[in-house]
Amino acid sequence: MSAFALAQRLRAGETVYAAWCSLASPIVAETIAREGFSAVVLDIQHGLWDTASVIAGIGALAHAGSTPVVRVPLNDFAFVSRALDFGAEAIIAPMINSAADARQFAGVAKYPPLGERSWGPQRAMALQGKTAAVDYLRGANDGTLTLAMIETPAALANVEAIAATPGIDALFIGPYDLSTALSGGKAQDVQAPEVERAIDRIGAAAKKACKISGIYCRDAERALAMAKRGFRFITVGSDQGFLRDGAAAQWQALKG
Ligand code: 3PY
Ligand code: MG
Repeated sequence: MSAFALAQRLRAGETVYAAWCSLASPIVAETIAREGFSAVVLDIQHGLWDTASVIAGIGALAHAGSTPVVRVPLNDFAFVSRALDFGAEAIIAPMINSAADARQFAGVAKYPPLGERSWGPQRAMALQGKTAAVDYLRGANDGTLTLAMIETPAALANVEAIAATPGIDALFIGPYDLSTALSGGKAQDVQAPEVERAIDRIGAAAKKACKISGIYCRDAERALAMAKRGFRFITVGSDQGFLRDGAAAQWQALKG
């Protein structure tokens, strides 16, 4: 993995499929990355990662040549810059519901003049083989990515303002929260017509603001369909799902 490769590829308009890991196991994340995923999300919001395991997970992904991405816990803006300092090169922040949320997110993720990220990326620099601070500093604002999650009706209402916020690089759709909210808590149908309309609206807002669009997908079939609809950062499945599917297939084969 070259330094800041994920941002370079996405800013150039490429489509990137990323894996999603919740199990707090650096070796599981590395094993999945080595199958070909050039980026892997370590999910601290709902996953089991703690600070020590996420530091080890980022190192394991860097070792595998895959870009580490971290989803931070809800409203944990302090962890945004910590995760970047640990070597994450993209941050997904859940439930960014307003332009004020977006400004707060960008503020902790970007160095001046875009934001107020505080200096201290020693581990990130080591992972990139950099020793001169200015080399990391000059590349960081463009080389790291802020992905604002759009997954509530409030976020949907404010999506254009969130997309237009300086320092927000991408909109990332959480279809499960979105479908839960849009159905009034009755369903989790990520292909319900109102969810599909919301997905298109979010994609259009990203395009209008010249930002990257991304979405969480349960499997490769849905991911490929989303790529055709113009989404560029697409996460596929989860470590737990891969493990369960593999175990279930073996168990079914044994039962005959
Ligand atoms: C959602 O679908 O709500 C997500 O946050 C994806 O993990
Ligand atoms: Mg969500």
